[in-house]
Amino acid sequence: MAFRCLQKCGGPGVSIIFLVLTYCVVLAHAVASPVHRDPWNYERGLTCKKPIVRKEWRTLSKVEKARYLEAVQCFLVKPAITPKSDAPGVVSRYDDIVATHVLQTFSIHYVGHFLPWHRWFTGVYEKSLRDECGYSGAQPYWDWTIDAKHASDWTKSPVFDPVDGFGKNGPLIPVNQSDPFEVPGRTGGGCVADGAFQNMTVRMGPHDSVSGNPRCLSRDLSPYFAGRYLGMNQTRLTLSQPDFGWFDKVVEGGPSFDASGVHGGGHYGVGGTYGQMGDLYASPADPIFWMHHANLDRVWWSWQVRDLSKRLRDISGPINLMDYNNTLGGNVTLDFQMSVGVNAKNVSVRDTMDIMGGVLCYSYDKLY
Ligand SMILES: [Cu+2]
Repeated sequence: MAFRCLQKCGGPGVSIIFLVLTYCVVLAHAVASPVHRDPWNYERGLTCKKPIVRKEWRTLSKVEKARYLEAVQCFLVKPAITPKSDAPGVVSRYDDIVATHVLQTFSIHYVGHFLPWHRWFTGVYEKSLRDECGYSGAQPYWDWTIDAKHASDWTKSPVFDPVDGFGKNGPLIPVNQSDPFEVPGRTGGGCVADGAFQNMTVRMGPHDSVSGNPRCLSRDLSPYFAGRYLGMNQTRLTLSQPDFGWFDKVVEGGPSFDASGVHGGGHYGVGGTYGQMGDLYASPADPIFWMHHANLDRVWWSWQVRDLSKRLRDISGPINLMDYNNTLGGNVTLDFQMSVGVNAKNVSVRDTMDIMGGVLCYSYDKLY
C-alpha cells in the first residue's frame, strides 16, 4: 500500500505522513524473534581468504544456471523456522526470508542502513542456499544496464529466459479503475507461466500481510521504466556521488516515479503495478529480487573501491524512515545494529562495510 502511496498520493508531503504513520504500525509488530540461527561461517576476526565470486547471470554456463535455480527451488520447499506468532502464514524457508523483509519494511528503506541491511540480507540468502540446499556457487547478479540500453530489449533479457532463466512476463491485465497506481509503460501483471518458478506459490504479502495469501508469482515488466532508470546514465550519475549520504539518496531515489533511482528502476521495471517486485514489502517473493539487489550491492562496492580507504567507513543517513533532517532521531553510525530475524545473527553496519571482511566473504568478477 505504502509503496503505491509513495508514488501516487498527492505529492511527497502526503506520502511522507502516510509512510510515517504506517511505519509506527509496522514497528509495533516488527519485533525480531528471539530465536537466532547462525549459518554464517565467517566470524569476525577470521580473514576472508577465498571469497566466492559473484558473476553476471549471462556469463554462467547452462549447468551453473540450473544449479542455482535448483537451489532456490530447494529453499522454496524447506520447512519454515519462523515462529507462527511472528508470521502465521510461513510454510517454507523462502517464506521466512520474505517475511523478514515484510516485517521490517519501514525500518530498512529510506534509512542510512538501507544498503548495509540489503547487503547482509542478500549475503544471508546466498549463505542459506549454500548451507541448506547444497549450492556451491555464489549469488549471481544481473547487470541490467546491458538490457536497459534499448528499451525494446528489456523483455528479451536472458534473465527472463523461459528455459534457463527466471521465466517471462505475465500476460497483460488492465489496471483496475479503482486502483490509480499505474507504473508507466507496464506490459503484464498476470502469472508467470514458464521458467523455473511457473508453479511457485507466493504466500507473504501482499503489502504488510504475513498471514499467508497463497497466489502465483506475477510480473508486470515496464521496458520504459527500465530504460529510463537502469541505463548507464543513471548508473554513472549514481557512481559520481561524493559521499555515502548522497550516494544512498541517489540509489534509493525519492517518493515519486520521476525521482526513481536504480533501486526503484529494478523493482518497477520488473514488478510494474501487479508483480511482486513492485511491492515494497513482499518484493523478495520474486526470486529476481536477489539478482537485482546483488547488482545494487555491486554498484555500492564499485563506488566504495573508487576511494576505498575513505569509503570502507563512510556511512550516514537517518535511523528513522526519511528523517533526513534528523527531527525524529539521529543518523546511523558504524555501530548501528541490524537484524534479519531468524535467518542469521544480528550484525553491525561496520560488519558489512567490507565484502571481504567482517561477516562477509565474496567478491565480484567485474565492477562498474
Ligand atoms: Cu528491500
